[in-house]
Amino acid sequence: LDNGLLRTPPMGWLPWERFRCNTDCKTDPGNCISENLIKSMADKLAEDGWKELGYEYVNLDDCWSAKERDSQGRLQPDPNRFPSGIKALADYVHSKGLKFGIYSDMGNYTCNGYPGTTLDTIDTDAKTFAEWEVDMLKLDGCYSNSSVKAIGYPKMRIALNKTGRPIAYSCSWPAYEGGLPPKVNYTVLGEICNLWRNFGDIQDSWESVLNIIEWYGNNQDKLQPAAGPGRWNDPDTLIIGNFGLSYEQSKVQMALWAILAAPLFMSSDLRTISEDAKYILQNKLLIYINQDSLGIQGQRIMQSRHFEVWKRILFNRQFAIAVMNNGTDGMPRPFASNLALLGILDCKEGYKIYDVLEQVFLGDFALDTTINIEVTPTGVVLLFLRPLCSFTYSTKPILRAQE
Ligand code: A2G
Repeated sequence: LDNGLLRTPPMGWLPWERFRCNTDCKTDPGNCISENLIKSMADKLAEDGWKELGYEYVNLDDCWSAKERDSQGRLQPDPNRFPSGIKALADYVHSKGLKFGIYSDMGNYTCNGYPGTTLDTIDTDAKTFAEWEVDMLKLDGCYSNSSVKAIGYPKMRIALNKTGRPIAYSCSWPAYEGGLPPKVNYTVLGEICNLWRNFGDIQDSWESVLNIIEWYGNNQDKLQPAAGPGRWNDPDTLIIGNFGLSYEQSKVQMALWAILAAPLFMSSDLRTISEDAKYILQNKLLIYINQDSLGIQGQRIMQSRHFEVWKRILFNRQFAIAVMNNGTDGMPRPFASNLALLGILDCKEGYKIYDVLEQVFLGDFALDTTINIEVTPTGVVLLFLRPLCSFTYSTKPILRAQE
């Protein structure tokens, strides 16, 4: 959507995968969906170095609202869990230099049975969100059918636009239509939404992460062209720092989300997150790759029994390469290739290569010099390639000029 927002993929925090629909503030006050939870995550984003790296959105997901609309037909928060109201919460988030996102559902109910946004309430809800000074809306798609969605999602775009407030628009629409053309028209979608979920919900497991990666790889011909500045495919939240992924598997999620130009929404507990998880999530070069200004989604370029190789074209003829070993037999495996074989030939003088996750410089490589790496099982090596040619240091951004 060309509304000037999200020219690079959004980054931030979203509660759903980690905190779900926990509304029990009596027995679990620290983890229930409440203004306290959101405020403490905003504090963490501001205090622990996240904000400076670009993690700027603090979002709500399902289960924030009361079970009924107010007397004027507006959505309202649960009074016990959000006693100060949503406007005050947004103010708090803004006071930390962060942005605030909210959730609704294009249908009669949200997926967990709270009031949804129906065709009749789209304008009211857009107005309410703008009055609360919301910066992003995720619009889910439970409890409605395809034709309601086909009217409702574009209608909400117009309603948000009419409010005059810049509100980034995240649509779950394609995920409810199978995520693929011809049922999903990505050209049209890119004019309506800033980002969209294409596929099922992530769960806290390696199986789930791999399943998502495979789906994006298998359908890349249809999905890859859909992405670009202001319009992103969303493979769902980062589960790094939770319970399901090993350290190496956590690197895989982060590396692949960077290659895919994916939104980076952490769904983890930032109050207790481990240093290891933080080390992965706060990798500057990796974030630089994810946030590349061209916004070209990467693609899987090779697949063998144990390896998958993914490649993303970056600004100024730089590249990122991810080599994933998806074997579960416990064997670290050697991988050998060279730039020419990887189709990286722009600069005849060769490239500087960095191992992004190990944070080491591997050296200058000619196009035919062998690159030898070892990849751990259910692990990844993410390489960043910077051309040795003079155009690297040109102050005039070569590729951006052609945008
Ligand atoms: O509702 C759906 O399952 C959402 N999925 C999920 O992300 C979460 O918001 C959940 C809340 O009830 C999609 O948006 C595709």
